[in-house]
Amino acid sequence: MTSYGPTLTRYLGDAHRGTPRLEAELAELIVEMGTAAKALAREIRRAALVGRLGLVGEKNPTGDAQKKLDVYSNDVVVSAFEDTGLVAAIVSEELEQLRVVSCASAARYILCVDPLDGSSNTDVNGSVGSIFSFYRRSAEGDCTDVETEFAGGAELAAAGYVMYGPSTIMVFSHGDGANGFTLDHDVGEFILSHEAIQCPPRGPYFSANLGNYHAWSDDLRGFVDDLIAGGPATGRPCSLRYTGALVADLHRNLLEGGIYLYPPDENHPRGKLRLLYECAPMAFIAEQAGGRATDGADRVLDLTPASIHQTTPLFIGSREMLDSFERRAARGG
Ligand code: AHM
Ligand code: MG
Repeated sequence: MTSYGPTLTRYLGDAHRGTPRLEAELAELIVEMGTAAKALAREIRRAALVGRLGLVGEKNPTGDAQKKLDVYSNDVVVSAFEDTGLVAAIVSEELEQLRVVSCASAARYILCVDPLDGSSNTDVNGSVGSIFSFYRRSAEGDCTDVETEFAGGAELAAAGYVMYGPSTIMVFSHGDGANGFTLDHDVGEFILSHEAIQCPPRGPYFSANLGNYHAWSDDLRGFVDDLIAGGPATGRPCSLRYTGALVADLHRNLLEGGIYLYPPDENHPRGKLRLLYECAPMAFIAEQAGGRATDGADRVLDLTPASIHQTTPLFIGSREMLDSFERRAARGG
């Protein structure tokens, strides 16, 4: 008998009844992200036909050239959550400041989101994604002061990503493992397709922009040389898979084993990726799937952002491959 289901909505309903951590309001927000993802999947598929390719001519808060789909994706996500009454504030890659939505007591979550990850792929039909996370407001936190809110220990309640590729898949976790749901475009529902994702401890892939190889530390260059030659980290030569979209590269590494690296380079002395809405959510998912995520030294989820667009180096994926890099760095190469 072919199995079908459960839908994202039913899965969350069942989980809410079984897991106190998953409040009904948080389940509702994850379903809302699914709705926004359906709208984005549709627009991304037809962007070339409706004039949504190309640049808008502005730069985003961290200086990236903004694509039309970046702006559209941000508008869709912000409008999806603004009137839920459950979100106190929104931090987005595309918004200069934290956007206060509501400081009512029912608005207990802060959304940190990269509405469209992998923007360099939009005009070449490459995979792109959305990265999202919901922080539970800290008791003493004031949602208009992000430093207090996050320094006060706002807890990461749920995080995930949506990959808009040959299929549209949402992978998320509320702290109870990582599960993937594939969008059935004909039915209009996300259906459980990848239950309890387990990241292999090592794998045949590594994802990095080798155009920056010259700017990396000797330890890192030596580590990558070993990956290519089949050294101790994997015992066999690794293949480079780097798509320009963190979501797509990490999805591969979570399912089949591998490591994604975005180290510091001369253009990005503290790394390129943003801690709050790219690295922390992806680190949460990686750890829930049995993987690891560091900044090259410290656990990403132990880092506290001093500002909403703060960047960090990112090393994420199979735990034994990260262990091997750390052992090499500790030995000094
Ligand atoms: P973006 O969110 O503006 O697209 O930037 C993040 C992206 C990652 O998804 C991807 O892995 C990386 O930037 C690619 O950067 P580069 O082109 O420097 O290799
Ligand atoms: Mg991004």
